[in-house]
Amino acid sequence: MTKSYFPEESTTFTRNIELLRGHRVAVLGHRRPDGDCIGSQVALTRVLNATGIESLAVNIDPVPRTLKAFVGDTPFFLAADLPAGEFLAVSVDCADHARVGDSVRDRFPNVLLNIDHHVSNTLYGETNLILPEACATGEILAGLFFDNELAVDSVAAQALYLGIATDTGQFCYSGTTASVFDICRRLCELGASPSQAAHELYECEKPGRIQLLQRFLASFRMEHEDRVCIGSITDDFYEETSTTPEDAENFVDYSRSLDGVEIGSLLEERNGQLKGSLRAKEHRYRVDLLAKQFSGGGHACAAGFNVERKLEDFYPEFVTAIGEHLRQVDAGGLS
Ligand SMILES: [Mn+2]
Repeated sequence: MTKSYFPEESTTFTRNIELLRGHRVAVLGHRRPDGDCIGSQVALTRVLNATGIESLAVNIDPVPRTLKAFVGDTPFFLAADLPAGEFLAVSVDCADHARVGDSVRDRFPNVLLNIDHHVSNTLYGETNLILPEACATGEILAGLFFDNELAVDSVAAQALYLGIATDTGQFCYSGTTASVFDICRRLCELGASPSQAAHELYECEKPGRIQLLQRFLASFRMEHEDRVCIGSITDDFYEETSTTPEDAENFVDYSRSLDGVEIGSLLEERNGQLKGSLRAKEHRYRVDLLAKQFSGGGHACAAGFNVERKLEDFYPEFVTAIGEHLRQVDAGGLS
């Protein structure tokens, strides 16, 4: 007998596939889609089509440039271009219904099946397959497909691999278990190519993004005996490098990556607004509480906030707040 990944959920999944039969299906993803979202949409849409259920993927935002290669000939539609008529809706990687975007939610007020790995999922589907222990929605789908012996073609295999590789930070985060590698091994046997995925994701940068990164790295200021690193980006950086704020995605991770740095931060000045991102190496730092001081929030190790301030005017106050936070943590004052 072959291994079963998600026995209980796989039964629920099969039952739902039968409910979809005879209908057209829209596979919904979230706003500003990432690798796991696009990968999950590609895979589910293809697997459903292969079983004779006419399906297409729907997003409110376009597929990002670096992810286009993973879509292949999968039918993808922007919400505005969606053909008329009835569809049953299935969502993937969307923690709440609003995440699909307002116009998509209005078009699909009922979600038949909600498949996701976010612990915060609001269970808005008629059926909810939520597995917070899964590292990616791609891992859930791969397990469900394997358990049900559904045909996964090479494009779907690569798409599922994409979701797992990106949501685990290239197999670095704590959700990266033996089972994740087992699923990826099977995806490789079905045609997934880790080197091709890495090429598309990390070796097709546009020059402007590297120039933007160069400027961001040059902006680093070390504070509090080098325990804190703060980088900044201002509007003119984007203009000079022909980039947009989306190109600075994940830049904050560089500020945390330095040896000895415990809290990294990115301050982004856009249109007179300041967007702050905070990252800590350890949970005891609670950057969510720091962000809260500026009306933001998030998780212990990753948080953000927005303030209507100028960068240089805000900076000293920000550094002082982080210093006070470090003193509290050092004194054992936070749990
Ligand atoms: Mn995900």
